[in-house]
Amino acid sequence: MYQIKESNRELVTQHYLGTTYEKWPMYYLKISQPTNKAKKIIWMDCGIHAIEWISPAFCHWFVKEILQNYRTDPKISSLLQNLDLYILPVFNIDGYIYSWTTARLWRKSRSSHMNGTCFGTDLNRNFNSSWGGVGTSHNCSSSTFCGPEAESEPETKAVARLIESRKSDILCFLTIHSFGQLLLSPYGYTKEPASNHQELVDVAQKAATVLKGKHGTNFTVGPASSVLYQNSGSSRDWAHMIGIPFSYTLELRDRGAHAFFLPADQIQPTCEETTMAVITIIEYVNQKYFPNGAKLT
Ligand code: 0X9
Ligand code: ZN
Repeated sequence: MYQIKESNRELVTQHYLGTTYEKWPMYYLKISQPTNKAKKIIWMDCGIHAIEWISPAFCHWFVKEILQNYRTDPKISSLLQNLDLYILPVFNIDGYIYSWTTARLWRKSRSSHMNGTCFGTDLNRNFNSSWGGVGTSHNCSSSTFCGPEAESEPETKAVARLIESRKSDILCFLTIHSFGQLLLSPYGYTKEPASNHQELVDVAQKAATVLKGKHGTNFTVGPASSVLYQNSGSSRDWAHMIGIPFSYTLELRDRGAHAFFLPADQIQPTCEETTMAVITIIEYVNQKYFPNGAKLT
């Protein structure tokens, strides 16, 4: 992240979010074209689940794509007229390191519970969206342990405070997972439709169609609770509940043949197709809030 911002000083800044349980500093990258006009924000995080290695790789790829192409690609440059991109490449740093060094299949954070008898909270069960309800476990040895209370984990708190402090400017919240090839809208904790359900699904369907055009990959679109399973405490649900209109979970390749062990020769195509889906969503948001390319004053 340091190298990226050092070699792109005109566009990229690095911002401190907080520290993890194991005291690693959390930073996000802000991609922002300097202007005096007020802009809106697109949030994207990767790596909330340690085991899903394609996810941090995608955030990295996406940043590189934007930085390589914004000068020459009119699509990207017009997005950056109105929107700042906030990108957190690794949400769950402690768990990610642990999955590289110690246990490849680790999913959760690394916080200690029950006097050090079990470890880790599922950070995507730890948000304050019907926390502790359906699809979560209160047993700290479970892989979906929701933590002792909502936002008990420093990583969750760090992200939630930043999102809350900027929520009136954030138009879109994207969180990148694997696997399953799904584009999921709110809600997961209930089968009640989101207020803007139809628009959310229509935009996701558009993104899935563009994605498929790249390498032929099929994505399934719909509310998380009906497409996947019900679960409470997710970041996507929380972001929508506090008023962020466009909130999605992307589950990248594949559909289970290799699961979390996505072969190396699929990394780049996965990143390429996902970039197209993400840009399609952001473009829709841009056109909706900035019709005719108009800037907010
Ligand atoms: O269970 C999760 O947190 C996500 N799936 S994963 O395999 N990447 O762990 C699903 C999040 C989708 N949201 C809901 N079903 N609410
Ligand atoms: Zn996940």
